[in-house]
Amino acid sequence: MKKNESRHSRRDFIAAAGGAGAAIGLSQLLSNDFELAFAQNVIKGKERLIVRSMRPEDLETPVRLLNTWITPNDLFYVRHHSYAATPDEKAAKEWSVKIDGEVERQLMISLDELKRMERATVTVTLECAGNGRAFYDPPVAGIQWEKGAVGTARWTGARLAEVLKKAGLKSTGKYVALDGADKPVGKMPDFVRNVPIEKALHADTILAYEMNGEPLPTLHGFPLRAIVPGWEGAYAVKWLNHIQVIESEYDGFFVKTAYRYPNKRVAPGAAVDPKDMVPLTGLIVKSFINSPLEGAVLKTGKFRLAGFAWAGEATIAKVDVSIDNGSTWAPARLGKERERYAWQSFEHELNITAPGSYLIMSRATDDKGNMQPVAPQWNPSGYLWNVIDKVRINVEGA
Ligand SMILES: Nc1nc2c(c(=O)[nH]1)N[C@H]1C(S)=C(S)[C@@H](COP(=O)(O)O)O[C@H]1N2
Ligand SMILES: [Mo]
Repeated sequence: MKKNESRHSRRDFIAAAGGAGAAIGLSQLLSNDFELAFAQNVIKGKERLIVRSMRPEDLETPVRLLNTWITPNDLFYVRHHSYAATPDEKAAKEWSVKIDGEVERQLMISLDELKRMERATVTVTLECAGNGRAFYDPPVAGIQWEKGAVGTARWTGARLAEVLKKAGLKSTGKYVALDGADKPVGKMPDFVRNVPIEKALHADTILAYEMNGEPLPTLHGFPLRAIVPGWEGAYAVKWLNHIQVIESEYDGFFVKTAYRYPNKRVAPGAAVDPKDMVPLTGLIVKSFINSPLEGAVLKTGKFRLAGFAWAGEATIAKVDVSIDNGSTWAPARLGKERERYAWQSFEHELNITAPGSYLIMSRATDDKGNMQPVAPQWNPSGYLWNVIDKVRINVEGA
């Protein structure tokens, strides 16, 4: 948030609170301003993001800033469960990744060695599985992400398959467990994720040391992280320093309990038997509108509706938009920038002639025929929110 915006909202709030409520309102605002100042001091370079948690750092990108095909590093959302590792340049020079388990040779590969291997760049939309959790009803515990725990970057690194080849993958290796140098909070288990061997060996799965042409920023996993294109964000393990090839699914909280989803529809709020929960993998079809913004006041006439749509490993086939509560839909034009795992921009020229309040919607469909649903599929951890996006605007007479 910019300074003047915070002052603005404070003034508005005091005006709105008025009378007896003002004292309480003011003290709440002072504490917000304090938090804002704190955030601006501590989370360097990320001042424009919404702080969902200060420590660990969980930062969301406001939708109004998600308006470029490539998300700049300082606007990219941040999510981790643990205390970020903060290796300096010297530590990065000495950084190495241990590769063990179901391999012929246990290896320590240095960052320099990884950089000497063939460079691979993939443009990938990374999205936290919990993006949109705030919209589930009944509410679900966890970080209350709204729309902005998502972003797109060009990631450059070495192919995981090539690294595994150096170590000599055994036929018994079925999963690749990824662990980073971050430290668990209190009694929380270590953050370890595992990638099934087929995906691990895919030429687009990389160990990235660059993000948008720069060394990975600290909060994004400096000096090394995994990128597992098209899969939910938790596979992209940051501060990576240990790769273990294993015979069966990793036995740890972040594989066996977290990041699981019911394999059938469940009633909102219902408990789900753990045996009916399966690991999340690919992201599912989704879109959001970044222009106009929620609450915008516009004049009758023509204006541009725009946004982004993505579908994990699948491709966006079309995006439709509606201004009449979904009664009729018009196809939006898809942008020219297309990369297999990256979101796709869309735009449409609207012409609203009658003043009033409008709910404008976007609905993406992927190349497998999956379409964003009208109603959410509630699940116990609030993952994979992908309901048709809606933005309320007011159109005034010219
Ligand atoms: N080491 C480590 N890597 C991690 C996490 C973590 O807690 N520890 N969080 C994951 C989750 S849940 C997400 S959504 C992505 C977020 O990546 P970003 O912070 O670069 O946006 O990182 C993943 N990598
Ligand atoms: Mo995540």
